[in-house]
Amino acid sequence: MTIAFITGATSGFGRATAERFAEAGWALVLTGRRRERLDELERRLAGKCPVLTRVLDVTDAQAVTECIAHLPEAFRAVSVLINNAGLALGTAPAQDSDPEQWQRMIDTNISGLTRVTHALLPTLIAQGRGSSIINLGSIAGHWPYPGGNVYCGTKAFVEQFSYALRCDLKGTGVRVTNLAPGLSESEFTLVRTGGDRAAYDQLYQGADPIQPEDIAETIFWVANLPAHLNVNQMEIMPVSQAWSPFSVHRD
Ligand code: NDP
Ligand code: 8X3
Repeated sequence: MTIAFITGATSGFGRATAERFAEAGWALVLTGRRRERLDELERRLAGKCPVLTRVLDVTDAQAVTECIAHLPEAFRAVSVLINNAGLALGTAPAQDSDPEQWQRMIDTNISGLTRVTHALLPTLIAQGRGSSIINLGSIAGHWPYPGGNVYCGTKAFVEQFSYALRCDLKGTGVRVTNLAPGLSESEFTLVRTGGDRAAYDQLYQGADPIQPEDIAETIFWVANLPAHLNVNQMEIMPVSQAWSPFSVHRD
């Protein structure tokens, strides 16, 4: 039985990915901080595949270790890790930003992701050929933008960590992918703006953004490629999104 472990399964990409893998009958370990959402997901997916839900805050190092160490036998042989839990907080210039928000992004997007990875590496290596780590990077890790500061930095970390992991895992059969989506409609923007619905509407209106199901389909494709193939990096934007010219400040 193939088992996938998804962080941040309670919303957006993570939830859609759980649904996509459930359609194909994979066994799923679904994690996130919101118990009620996990319960709802479990109720919906339980008829399609084996599901285990665990409340897990990836910033809690001890909880990560214990969750993975105490997976029940039927869910222990994880062969796909989807490191999806993450967030952006704030859009202010660095000089006006809240350092507590910076720390939360670093704790979640970097420390959380690396801890979950470290805890599951022995399992993934034991599964060997065909197993995968799929990390949610972002276009923000490739292209800077005003107000992106630490969020951009965390996603650049995810990309380079993914590549360096590949070097270390060469010969184990474990694959690593940095998946870097662009403008995508999810609760991400509500989290980033502290629940500003007008900002959410303005960002996505008329842009035909990426939907969580699009990313779920991509993740499913990456995880199911023949075992001799590794997608190192994949950047996806909606057709409506492209680059801007460099900006120049003039006195
Ligand atoms: P959502 O806000 O919809 O989902 C984020 C998920 O992360 C939620 O399930 C949330 O669950 C979980 N999460 C946040 N903090 C923690 C934590 N400390 N511990 C465990 N889980 C946590 O956003 P998206 O689905 O859009 O984002 C998913 C990933 O994709 C993120 O890494 C994001 O940076 C990245 N991304 C998003 C893009 C976008 O435009 N939307 C584009 C490119 C990348 P809970 O609150 O229940 O813990
Ligand atoms: C999310 C995409 O451009 O809002 O990672 O930073 S962006």
